[in-house]
Amino acid sequence: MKSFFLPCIAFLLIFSDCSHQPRHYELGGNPIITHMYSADPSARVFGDSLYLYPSHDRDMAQGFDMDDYHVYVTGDMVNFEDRGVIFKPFEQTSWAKAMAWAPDCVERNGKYYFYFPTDKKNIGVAVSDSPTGPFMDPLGHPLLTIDSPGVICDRDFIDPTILVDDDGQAYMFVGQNTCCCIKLNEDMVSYDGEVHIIEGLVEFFEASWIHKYNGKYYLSYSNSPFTGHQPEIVYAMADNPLGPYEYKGRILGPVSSGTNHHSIVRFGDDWFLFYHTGDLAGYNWPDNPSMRSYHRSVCVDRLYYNPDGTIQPVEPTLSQQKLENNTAYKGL
Ligand code: FUB
Repeated sequence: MKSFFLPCIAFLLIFSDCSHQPRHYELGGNPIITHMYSADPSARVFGDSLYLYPSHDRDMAQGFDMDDYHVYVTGDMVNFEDRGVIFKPFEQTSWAKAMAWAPDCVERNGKYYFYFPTDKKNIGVAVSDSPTGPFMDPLGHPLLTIDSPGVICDRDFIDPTILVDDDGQAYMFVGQNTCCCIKLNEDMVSYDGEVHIIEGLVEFFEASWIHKYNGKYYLSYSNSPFTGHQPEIVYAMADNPLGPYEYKGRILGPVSSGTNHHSIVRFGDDWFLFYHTGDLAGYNWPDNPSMRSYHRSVCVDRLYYNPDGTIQPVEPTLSQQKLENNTAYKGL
């Protein structure tokens, strides 16, 4: 009996080892979205595809006056298909009025939860059966606001990022100048009532992003433009989602849009940094540098870890061909 099973088990072990086909992706050049302006990219992998949830810089933008969200889908990291508008907070909620900024989207139990900030003070959640929508507001009110008990925020209450941890507990990190965190309930549209303040984030400003790698928690964010330098993407690491976090340093230097906002995701066997720049606007309006602030474009480059788990700084890349072939708005 034993002599029959042991070789079988050995065969299965060898076979399952060999069956892992490494999946690596060639990149198609930056920016990756060139038919319109897009910023604040939250990248998520659901199944075999990567979904990109950016905010949408309007053609006629005079400020950060975004009003809808598109989703982009890719299976190859070269072609990012625009699946159109998935949510319009000012039409699809009764309470959101302005400034639909950086969102995030996660899956739980077959449903997709889209978290979005509006009005510089509200964090809403919309739900769908599909990562490409349609999404709807199940609550009729924001999930969390700048006035919720326990929230500390002396500026804009924006930029939610979600982690569903391996034990099933979900967390939402959010805020500007101070990073707040709530533990979401299993329904993903309510929380346990407590607001935790995350410590150890040097010069924390905005654009928080949480991810996990080899059992460690990485909280990356844009540091503050009010400390004498342009914003960089930096990060801190912890053994627990709520910290304490240890500051580790820079991932991405200042970019041409002024604001710096990113996400970090594994797709196939590789890790990627999504971010935005104003380089496409700089190409389209060479004589008007101010256009770069409100007409941003999403980019992606590879991200590498050191053997000790720290992250190597990313050198942004730019494709002249992508710039030349862009069909984004050039008027005004
Ligand atoms: O896009 C509007 C705001 O600019 C975002 O919420 C910030 O992170 C910054 O990118």
